[in-house]
Amino acid sequence: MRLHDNLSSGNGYKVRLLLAQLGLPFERIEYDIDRGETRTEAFLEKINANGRVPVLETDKGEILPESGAILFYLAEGTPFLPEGSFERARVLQWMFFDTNPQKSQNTYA
Ligand SMILES: N[C@@H](CCC(=O)N[C@@H](CS)C(=O)NCC(=O)O)C(=O)O
Repeated sequence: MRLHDNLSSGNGYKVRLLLAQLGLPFERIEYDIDRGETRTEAFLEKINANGRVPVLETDKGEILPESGAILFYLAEGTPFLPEGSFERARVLQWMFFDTNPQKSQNTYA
């Protein structure tokens, strides 16, 4: 498994954290986003047409962009993603909440 990544990326960090929690070995490929390394023709064509990291590349060569989708994929079958439909929706609730730029206002307090 490979993670196309940038060390300063919070979205990449979320994925690295779960990979570490699950003890999954992976190869990390670093892109300098300040130098536009995720905007090259090759990256856009082969890795992510949206020009962003993180992107997970499975051992089968499947390519999965979007940190939330990667977390959901990796968590399947582990305690990080419960089985009940409501509990799974609760996980998604916090994953979507995480993408909200206003989250520091503590909406759920
Ligand atoms: N919704 C995406 C956002 C990914 C994203 O914004 N990645 C940034 C780093 S945190 C990036 O690759 N920026 C490079 C660019 O836009 O050229 C996710 O959750 O993975």
